[in-house]
This record gives sequence, C-alpha cells and structure tokens, in this order.
Amino acid sequence: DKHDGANTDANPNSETIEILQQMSEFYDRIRDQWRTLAYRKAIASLKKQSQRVIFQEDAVKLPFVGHRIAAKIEEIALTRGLRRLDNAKLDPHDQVLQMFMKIYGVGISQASQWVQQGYRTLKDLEKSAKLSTNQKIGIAHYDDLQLRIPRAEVEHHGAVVRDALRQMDPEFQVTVGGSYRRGALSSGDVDLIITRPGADARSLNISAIGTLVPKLESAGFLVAALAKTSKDTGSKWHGCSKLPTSDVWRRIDLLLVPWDEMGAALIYFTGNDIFNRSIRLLASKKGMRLNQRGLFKDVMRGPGRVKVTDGILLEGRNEKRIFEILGVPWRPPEHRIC
Ligand code: DCP
Ligand code: MG
Ligand code: MN
Repeated sequence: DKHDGANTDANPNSETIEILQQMSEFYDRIRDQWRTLAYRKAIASLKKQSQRVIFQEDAVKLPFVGHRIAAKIEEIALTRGLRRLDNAKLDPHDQVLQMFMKIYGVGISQASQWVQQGYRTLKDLEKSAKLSTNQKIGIAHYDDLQLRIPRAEVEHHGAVVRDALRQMDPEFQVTVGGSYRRGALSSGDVDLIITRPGADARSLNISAIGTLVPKLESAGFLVAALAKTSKDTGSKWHGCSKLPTSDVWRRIDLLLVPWDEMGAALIYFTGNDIFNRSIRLLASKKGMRLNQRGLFKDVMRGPGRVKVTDGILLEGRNEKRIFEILGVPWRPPEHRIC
C-alpha cells in the first residue's frame, strides 16, 4: 500500500507528503519504477521528521532525498496554499464550500464549518448563521464582488482618490498597483499605493485615513469599511467603493506607504504573489531579505532560519535599485507574471 505508515495529518509535512504521494502514484501509473521508488523512499524519510521541512538545503540532508526531490519539497512547501485552492477548484463535491469561500474574508475553516452545520446557500447563512459585519457585507454584495473590474474603471476609482488627496495636498502621489500595474485588462480589486514626498507612516495615517476616508465616505464613493491596520510601518484600509455612474460595489485597498519604503512597497503591491515569493526566495538565497519595507542584509537567523534581526537596510526607496542590488535584470511590471 502506497499510503502506508502513520496518519499523515499529525505530521508537520503532511501536505507536502500528500503531493509527493500523488507524484509517486503518477510515476507508478506510467511505469517509471525508478522515480516511483525514489519518491516513496523520500516520502518515508519525510514521514519520520518531527519538524516542517521547507527549504531545499534542509530537505537534501534527509536520507533518500536527492537534489531534485528536495527542490520539489521546497516548491510544494512554498506554494502549497495556492495549490490547495487549485485542487479544491477541481473537486465537484466542494461546490458549496467554494461558494462560501468566495465571500469576502471567509477562508476554508469558516466555510467548512458552515457546510458541516448544514448550510447550503447564501440565503441559509443570512437567515440562520451567526455572521460578522464583514461577512454580512460580503454576502449582501456577493455577486458584485465576484465581478472583474474593467481596466478603465480601475483607473477611474484611482482618479477619484487621487483628486481627493490632491485637494488636501498637491504633493500626494497615487499609484494604481496590483494586477492593473501588471497591465491586466481587468482586476479583482483596486489597489492604490499612496505616498507623499518625505512622509512617514504616522503623517500618512493622519491625513489619508483620518481625513480622506471620511471625506470619500460622505461623498458616497467609499461605501463599506472592511479592514483597517495602522502600524508604524504603514497602514492599510480595505473596503468597497462605487462610482457615481454605477451601482456596482468594488473592492478597494488603500495602501499607505512611507516615502522611504516606496520602492519595496511597489514591488510587493505589484506582485504577482508568485513573483513576490520567488524574488524573496532569491534574496534569501543571496543572504539578504526582501519585504514590503526594503531590502536588507546581514539578517540574523536562528534555528530553522527563524529571523532574529532585521539586518541593515540596503535600499527601500527605489524599485530599480532593489533589482540591481539583487543582481536581477529589471523586470517591468507586465513581465512579473509567474
Ligand atoms: N500579495 C502577495 N501575497 C499575497 C497577497 C498579495 O504578494 N498573499 C501582493 C501581490 C499582489 C498585490 O499584493 O499583486 C495585490 O494583491 P491582490 O490580492 O489585490 O492581487 P492582484 O492585484 O495581483 O490581483 P487581482 O486582480 O485579483 O486583485
Ligand atoms: Mg488587486
Ligand atoms: Mn488588493
């Protein structure tokens, strides 16, 4: 039996093992005995680990794990969230689960809990489930929020926010990020990166969140507030917006970025998410660390590569310069699709 051994659910590597098992079964079906065996041995080896194995360099140290399978283990560990969603999409039994997971802010655990409690439709949820304010908004505007936003409309939402900010201070800069900046013809939401020359997180928070949001709410442009985080490092405001010419509610993210961090933030909020993972991985392989605030060197790591210190800032402001220091040829946003 290829599924032998202990219950993998309790294993920290169960999700990686599950995918490796599917691969070994695939090679078995195409009669590639050598690879089938290699995968089975690697799986057996991984099952004995009490720690989660993420990086190739750690995986390759395990008995019966060669370089190729070690690379696969890393790839699976780093991309598993996405794969899990892809797999769920393929499963026709999970229709209800999928529908629930498309409600704003609802993840797999909340959705499966509702399925288990017997709910099958959005109406069921509205009628009898205990819902948070955001879940209520997500359900009431469910259809709107599934729609793609045409490029021209994304631009229009950006212009409304830009005009409002420039009335407060002509120095504000608003960049439309996300899939729009990558050149997409339509987007899932509107991502606006907001900064001002010299501004720090605190001043942006006061002016942009404190003044802009109420102003756009009373103008009828911002129609729902969903999530807000204010940190020393920058703030985010997630909600919904609507053009005066339309009844359709759109998801909008206002991302407040200190001037000194604009380059790193542009990389992060331009994505795509897979590109971000791979450029961060590359930075870490070169002994650096890239996050949405900057590129750092001399990051101290403890056991299991856990970060101990932030290290020394190499570059935060300039997007192109970050590529240069990393030794990667400049990739225009349209080419950051992985
Ligand atoms: N991002 C990321 N990792 C995540 C979520 C987001 O790196 N888990 C970054 C990359 C994304 C950017 O933030 O490009 C904006 O996130 P969105 O969820 O808005 O994604 P996109 O704008 O890329 O696509 P969409 O058109 O679906 O909004
Ligand atoms: Mg987006
Ligand atoms: Mn977004």
